Amino acid sequence: MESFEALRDEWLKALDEAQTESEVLELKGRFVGKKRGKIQDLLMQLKSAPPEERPLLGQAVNKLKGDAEAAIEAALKRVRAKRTQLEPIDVTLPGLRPNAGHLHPITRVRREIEDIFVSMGYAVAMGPEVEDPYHNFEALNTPADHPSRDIQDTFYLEGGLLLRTQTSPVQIRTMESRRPPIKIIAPGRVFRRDDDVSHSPMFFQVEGLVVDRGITMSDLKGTLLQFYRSLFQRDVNIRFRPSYFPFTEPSAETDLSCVICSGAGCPVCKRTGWLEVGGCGMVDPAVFASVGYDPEEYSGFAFGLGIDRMAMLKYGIDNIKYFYENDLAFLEQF
Ligand code: 2U9
Repeated sequence: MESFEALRDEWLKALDEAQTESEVLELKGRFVGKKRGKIQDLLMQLKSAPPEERPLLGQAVNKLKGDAEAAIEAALKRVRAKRTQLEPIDVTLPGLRPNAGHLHPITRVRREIEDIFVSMGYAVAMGPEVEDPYHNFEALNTPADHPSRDIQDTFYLEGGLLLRTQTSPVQIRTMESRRPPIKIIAPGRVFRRDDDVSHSPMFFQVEGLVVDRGITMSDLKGTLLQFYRSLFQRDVNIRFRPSYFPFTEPSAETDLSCVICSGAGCPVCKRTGWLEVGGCGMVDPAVFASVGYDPEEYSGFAFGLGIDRMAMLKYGIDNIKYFYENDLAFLEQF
């Protein structure tokens, strides 16, 4: 016990005399270091002490350790305070560059798409991501037995609501509250039970809707051609392939001349020279009936495209998941 007292005095004195942080840290290693510190030594020696003395000795070693740690902390505080007093600040040193953030690539492409359509006279419309089956399906001429309404394809919530599978309910809501002419795009998140390199259960879409007297399919084709040329800043072409959607008639798939190989054929366009980039068509009269528009008086076109898909093509990304992993090594490239 006496030698513990002597050791304590010796340590406190040494710490008192230390002038720099490295001196204190050196002493810390010697006293309480895990590898070759004196406290560690004492704890090892404890094993060879007579069993009846061990508890008392153990307590004494622990007290010594506590005292030493407190004195080390105090000494560190003292030398650090002294250092900031002594060392002048060099105001000519370069500063630390703040880690500024930037827009997510999907947000950038969404805004570019919005800007293009706004410049063509469209308004940007938005609506709820949680929808009712009427606005997501029925009003869009998609009856209850349609495969897209299957539990396999759609996320249903308790109480009969669902996560919208497309932004089309926004156009339904717009038509319910306004009369033609209508010229809107509806960008936003949509949700489908899909998951692979080109499908994410949540992704971003833009849909467009134009309704007025005398709207034709050539208006649709000219609009989309102008749009894709603006988006990719190149002399791209589009072609329509016949297709089917419940809410448009006639319906078409929109193909874009490959933006990677300009139509020569490459792995991205699977050597066809064409990329499938969306769907479109003339609004089905049944949809006009849902919102009380007279299909004899009005006609309209509609189209849909995936923002993620556009961003993948623009930036040459081969897996949609990169957009949603929030890996800075990926995001900082944009
Ligand atoms: C109303 C009437 C018609 C919107 C349309 C498509 C065709 C289409 C897909 C493109 C890729 C969805 O993101 S995607 O998977 N969309 O193919 N969308 S016509 O038609 C409408 C919308 C609203 C009232």
